[in-house]
Amino acid sequence: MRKLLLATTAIAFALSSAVPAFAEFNDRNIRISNGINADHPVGNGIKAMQACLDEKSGGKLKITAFWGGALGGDLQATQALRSGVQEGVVTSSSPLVGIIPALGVFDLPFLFGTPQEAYQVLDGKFGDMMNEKLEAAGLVNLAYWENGFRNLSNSLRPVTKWEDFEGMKVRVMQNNIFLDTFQNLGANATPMAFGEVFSALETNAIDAQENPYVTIDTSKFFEVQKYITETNHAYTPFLLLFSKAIFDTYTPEEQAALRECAVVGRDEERKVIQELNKTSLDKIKAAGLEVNVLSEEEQARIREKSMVVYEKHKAEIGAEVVDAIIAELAAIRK
Ligand code: TK8
Repeated sequence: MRKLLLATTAIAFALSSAVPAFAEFNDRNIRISNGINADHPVGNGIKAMQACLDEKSGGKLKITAFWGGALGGDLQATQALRSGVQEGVVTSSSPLVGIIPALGVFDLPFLFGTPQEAYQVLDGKFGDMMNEKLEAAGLVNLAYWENGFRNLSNSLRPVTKWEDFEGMKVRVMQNNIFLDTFQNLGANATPMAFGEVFSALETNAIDAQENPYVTIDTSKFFEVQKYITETNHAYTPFLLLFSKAIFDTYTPEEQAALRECAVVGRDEERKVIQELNKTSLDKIKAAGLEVNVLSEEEQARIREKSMVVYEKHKAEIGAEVVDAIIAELAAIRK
């Protein structure tokens, strides 16, 4: 009897304290689409984000993640957010330059030197400024996650100097800065959505693509490529975007939980990417690919040759945006 009383009191207490704590949370199904696969570190980030949301919302905010482009590619999913028919997407910033030209700043070749530098810029004032531009376009960026430093893979020959790009059919994202960067190196650059890359490589419709090692691994591009060159020619971020139309209907507590837990997920995702980089490279090597690292001299030549791209795209990105990031990077590097 005493036990029963104790148990009833405990339940009553739990209920009375649980109700007010989660009253500001409604049952929400949050669909988040991804172009990459579930075993990409974004999967770890989403899990960490969900654990955080469970705690904050008493299990009311639930993420349903879709992988491998199941809900469409980056651009298509982002447009679904803008029209308020899908909650979230993890997308590269690069295919969104048609909507927000200023995002092109992240596509400038050899802009960031280290991940830490990128984190400082993205998680700081500059990142906030870009977030304002995204909001004006109907997109709430909950946090900058990591895509990472990009490297070239191809099926034709080892690439150890820029002359080796000559005539190579390289898939680039739907982004004119990447297009120009590769055309300027002599490649035959072809813009294509991410979801089409594997079969285009497999059928030799294209010879090459460029992505971080972790993506070359988890999207299985190594199965249809022979050579890799560690070019590190760009660091592109992932954006964890939320539909502003839907976000605006959420309670302030729900909005705050989403923002805070997106940062928890970000930290986990970045951590796992850094750990997996080497494992992925080992896996690619074990699969028989030849891996070349550009000599410092060659990297400097490619970088120098690529600088025309900055001038060419400065006006369309916004001169003040380009100047702001260059000033911020200079301050960080001091
Ligand atoms: C996945 C893409 C991918 C990107 C690309 O949806 O398209 O090459 O690097 O990560 O956003």
